[in-house]
Amino acid sequence: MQEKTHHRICPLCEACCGLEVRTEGARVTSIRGAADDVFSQGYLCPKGVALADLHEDPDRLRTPLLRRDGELVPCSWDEAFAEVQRRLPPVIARHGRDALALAAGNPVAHRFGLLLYFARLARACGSRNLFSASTLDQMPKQLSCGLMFGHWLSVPVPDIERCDWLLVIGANPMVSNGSLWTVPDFRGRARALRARGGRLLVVDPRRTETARVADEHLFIRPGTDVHLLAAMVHALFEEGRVAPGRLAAHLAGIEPLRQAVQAFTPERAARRCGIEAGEIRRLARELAVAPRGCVYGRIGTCTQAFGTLASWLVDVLNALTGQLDRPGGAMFPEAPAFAANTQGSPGRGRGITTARHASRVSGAPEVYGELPMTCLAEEIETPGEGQVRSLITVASNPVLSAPGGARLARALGRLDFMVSVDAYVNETTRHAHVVLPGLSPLEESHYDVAFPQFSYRNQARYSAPVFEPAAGAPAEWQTLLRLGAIVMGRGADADLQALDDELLAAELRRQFGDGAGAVAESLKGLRGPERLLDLALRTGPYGDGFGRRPQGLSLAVLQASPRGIDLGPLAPRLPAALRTPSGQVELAPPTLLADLERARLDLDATPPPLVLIGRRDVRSNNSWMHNLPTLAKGPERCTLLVHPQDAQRAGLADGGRARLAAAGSELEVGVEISDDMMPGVLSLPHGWGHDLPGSRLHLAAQRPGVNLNALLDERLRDPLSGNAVLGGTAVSLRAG
Ligand SMILES: Nc1nc2c(c(=O)[nH]1)N[C@H]1C(S)=C(S)[C@@H](COP(=O)(O)OP(=O)(O)OC[C@H]3O[C@@H](n4cnc5c(=O)[nH]c(N)nc54)[C@H](O)[C@@H]3O)O[C@H]1N2
Ligand SMILES: Nc1nc2c(c(=O)[nH]1)N[C@H]1C(S)=C(S)[C@@H](COP(=O)(O)OP(=O)(O)OC[C@H]3O[C@@H](n4cnc5c(=O)[nH]c(N)nc54)[C@H](O)[C@@H]3O)O[C@H]1N2
Ligand code: SF4
Ligand SMILES: [Mo]
Repeated sequence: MQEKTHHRICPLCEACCGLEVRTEGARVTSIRGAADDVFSQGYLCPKGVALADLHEDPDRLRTPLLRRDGELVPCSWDEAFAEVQRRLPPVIARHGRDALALAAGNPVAHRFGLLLYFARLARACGSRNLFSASTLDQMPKQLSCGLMFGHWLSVPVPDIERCDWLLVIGANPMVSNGSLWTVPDFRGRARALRARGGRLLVVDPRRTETARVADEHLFIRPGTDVHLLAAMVHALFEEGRVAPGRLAAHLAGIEPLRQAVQAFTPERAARRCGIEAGEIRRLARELAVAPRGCVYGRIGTCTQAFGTLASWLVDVLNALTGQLDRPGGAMFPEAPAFAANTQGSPGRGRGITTARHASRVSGAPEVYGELPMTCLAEEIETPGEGQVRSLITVASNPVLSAPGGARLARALGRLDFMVSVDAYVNETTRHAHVVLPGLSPLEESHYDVAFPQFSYRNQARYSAPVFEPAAGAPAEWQTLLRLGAIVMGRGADADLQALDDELLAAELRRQFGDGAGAVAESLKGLRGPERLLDLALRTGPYGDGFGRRPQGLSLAVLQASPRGIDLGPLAPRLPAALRTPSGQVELAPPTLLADLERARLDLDATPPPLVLIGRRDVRSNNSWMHNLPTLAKGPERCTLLVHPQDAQRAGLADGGRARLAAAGSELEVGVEISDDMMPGVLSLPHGWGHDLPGSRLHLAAQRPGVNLNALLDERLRDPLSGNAVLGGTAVSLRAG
């Protein structure tokens, strides 16, 4: 049989590597990094190779499942949608729109059709009870950037190819491959930075894989980044090093900011965060004098009680030192499609609004249209008007990925009706009444809707499916559209093409008014996500403008360039990229200054003696890749890292067992003694605990690991963003 070579973007993590997939007939013969990909130049990680395992995994669902006599059994697509039609609309009719909740998980951001059509499904549902992985992850950064720059996705990223001083706080891109920063081959780019004389510094409670390739690593006490960062800002003012340069005309709030950080002297912050005052001052000074410097913070700085404040202060530091929007500093990518900060009038906008409503039970504010994932269980449990009685999950496994999973699992068991659009029967979807699987990623086309907004270079890449899907299997965008049709009262056998045309026509009318008809005509022949992509590209900043710029981008141009199109290094975009009402970078948004008072009160708090943080592993991805043979092999990954002093105190031996307790739960786990840990800090990865009955993950169940999130208190959130607190949890430890 003839071997074929396909160029394919990996849809598994934010690095978005270009892969070369070789096939023979229906079989994958090899997966390598595509050396000629304009963006990733041959890089890949073991998960990219495991796409072949995912394609072939016998546990990956190929047909819908329907609950009959308590058990999920295979059924036809027609039967599955008929069941949804029979059971979902009555719940809404009887109890209102908010009685149907939606939960979107991490892969939604990585699947072309899912991301574009989840938005349509959510609009069709019109429920306030919208939950996603964002509130287990990056909502604090989105909120702080929204307040400062005017849009939730205007997140500056390090311009690593030109940077010569990079401070990484609470991120481990050597393992995670970058987040809110699309940077395939971080290792190679970090090595190049150092080779040209630059310095890489890491602040983390663990000496991570990234710390090991850095020039310097500083331990920080978990959850105290706000103090370090506020003290660095304090030091800049104190030493007269506030020098925003070209940006000065575009910054609002410098004076209120100076006053707000006055209490955060490096000396006070040092006692709280564990980094000496002299070091805090030195970090601030080095950032200020670096010709091309940048601070980058990620999940460690978000998933904590002061997540929004810490995320904000990272960008404040870049702005005050003139490193924001400067080559080699923190820059705004210009995405070729779907980016709000390339649409509308440049330089000014409506800004963002939060708290348009609040969660019913805890009163947590709405942020970016969502409520905190950690509120889902109580919204199902608590009777009254607006109680959640039915749920649609899309690529979401909160029973493992969110704190309070055991409680949530019990709550899911009480729902009137639950539908899961998912690839597996896992810890969450085992509770569904209907499970609707998607295609293998190799059977779907791909374009990264979100990640060009966070890319280290501007780029555009599209890949076609590698394999034809099985006959009759809908793509996930079609499944979401059909669910939308049911919720909108169009019925399970609505004409999807007509519905899709109608939704598009309404959007075109909003965008183009009288010109809508002509635009629709130009998009003829395309459908679904491809049609939306063509529209977004052609009207985007590099687009052909439907003929006005004949050299510009369109889907056809991308299809003719499978290795991608490089759109050049990041270029300064301020003030044009701003969408704040003032047209300025808001350095001192009042809500953040008010919240800083909460941090000030925490300055002299006494830290608990022993706290727990999370960890990622290259051969794992959150909760769902433990069933793939090439990733599952090798040493046990769900282990507890313990500093030698803490091990000695608790009487633990390397390779022995420990019992870890918090929040009324106790876990038994294997121990690795490691002086990579800060004393008093333990590390355990998340996404494990595959021993729950009813899941169908046969390989994962052989080495289930334990669920870190069982030890976390789901009531702990960053009050501004609603993000869960996932680190710094006080725990007790004893030999197992
Ligand atoms: N303690 C702790 N908890 C954490 C974190 C942490 O650092 N510490 N990290 C958090 C973060 S950053 C995130 S993003 C969340 C992630 O948590 P979730 O959003 O729950 O995502 P995953 O755990 O990755 O699970 C992905 C789900 O999508 C399904 N899936 C996979 N591929 C497809 C597909 O193509 N289509 C469909 N429909 N389904 C698919 C899988 O079967 C699984 O059910 O976890 C969070 N949880
Ligand atoms: N291999 C692999 N890659 C992944 C994932 C995966 O599960 N596995 N998940 C993907 C997802 S969904 C995301 S969001 C990204 C996340 O990408 P990253 O943000 O790079 O995630 P982590 O590797 O968890 O790095 C977080 C670091 O913060 C540190 N930390 C914990 N608490 C604190 C604190 O209070 N302060 C400071 N300063 N540091 C702290 C941890 O020790 C850890 O080294 O990774 C993505 N990539
Ligand atoms: S780093 Fe690995 S998982 Fe992430 S996109 Fe690249 S190959 Fe895929
Ligand atoms: Mo994430």
